[in-house]
Amino acid sequence: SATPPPPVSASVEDELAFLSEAHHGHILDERLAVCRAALAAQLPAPLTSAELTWAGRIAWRNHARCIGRHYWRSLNVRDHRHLDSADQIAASLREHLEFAQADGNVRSVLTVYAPPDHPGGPAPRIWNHQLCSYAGYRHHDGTILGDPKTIALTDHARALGWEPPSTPGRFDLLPWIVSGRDGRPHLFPLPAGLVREVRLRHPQFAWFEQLGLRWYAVPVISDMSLHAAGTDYPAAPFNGWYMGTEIGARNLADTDRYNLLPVIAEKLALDQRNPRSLWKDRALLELNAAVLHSYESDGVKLVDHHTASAEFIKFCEREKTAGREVSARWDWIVPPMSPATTTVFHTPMAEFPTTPDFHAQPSAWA
Ligand code: HEM
Ligand code: NRG
Repeated sequence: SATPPPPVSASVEDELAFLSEAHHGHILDERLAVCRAALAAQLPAPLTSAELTWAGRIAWRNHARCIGRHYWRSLNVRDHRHLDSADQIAASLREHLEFAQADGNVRSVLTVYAPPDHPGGPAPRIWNHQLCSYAGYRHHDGTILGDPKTIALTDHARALGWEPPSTPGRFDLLPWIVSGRDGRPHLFPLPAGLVREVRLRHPQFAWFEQLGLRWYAVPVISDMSLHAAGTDYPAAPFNGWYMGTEIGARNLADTDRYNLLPVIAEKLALDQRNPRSLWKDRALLELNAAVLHSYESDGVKLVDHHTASAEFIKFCEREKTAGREVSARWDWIVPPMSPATTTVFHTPMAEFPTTPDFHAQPSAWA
């Protein structure tokens, strides 16, 4: 991921403009007055649950890096601002994941926890980047087992008392680290069977299954903050469903992640000494075919990059009809595989600050 854009500094009126989609007439005027007064007193805007739902959906609609925004109206928003303790929040996260996984028919969900009472004050935080993730272990000889992306979090979990399986593997699910309003981190091992996973196999190559590869069903991003109505919500985990290339062209393929292209090219008997054999491209293609085939066979919702591109273009057209500009980052929207075969590649895009929106924030242990 690239460095986040600088924080948005918008006027109070810009921050509250989204309320005009939630209310009209004198009710809108009343709600604007109440929220303006709260912000003037450095208090979080006292949004109702219905207003928070609008904020969440519009934050998704606004987010420049997301190709999946066609479905922004269908986001399920859970208002859990009343929860205080890490225990309560962990129980709520389990419900989030179960509701989102929905037996494979993945539902888009956002759960919003309490903002700080005053800017910079303590508030709930989820230390994990995602609710489902695999441990990364760095050995003394410098080699890495598992997902190199989670080495720091894996170390924090161990420092808090988490014990890896007796024989550590490449796909060991990490526990959650959650802090409540008191700011202290607590460890929550995952109940067995909570996280749905997909074992990867290939529609033609029987050997593929023997590689023992898998991935989890649903990406629940849990370390970004929701910014809405002039307030930051540092714990606001959200999910949609996967686009196949996120798994097949990045997580399992990047040299600084699972780095599996040489393994697959070997099985395909491709010449890895010669870049012109296109061994990387061929291995990438078969790995991605396996991801799409396996999720589909198991009935787990996931979108291919061609369909996602077409849906994003439809989203842009609808936004234009609604009289809104679409903020978008070309380098994030364009898929990492066969990019120029998708329409988004040929579409000019521009990013500009928006609110509400989701933002990267310093890691919980920084
Ligand atoms: C980023 C697809 C739902 C917010 C992305 C990326 C993809 C994607 C492919 C780029 C990820 C990367 O390159 O690492 C989808 C699909 C969805 C979906 C297929 C299916 C419904 C959602 C929802 C939200 C959301 C429900 C929030 C409510 C974001 C944000 C990012 C993002 C904030 C940037 C993440 C980052 O900076 O690491 N999405 N998305 N997306 N999406 Fe979506
Ligand atoms: N690339 C990351 C996930 C980033 C967000 N992608 C989504 N979001 N599909 C990965 O785990 O591969 N979403 O909310 O659905």
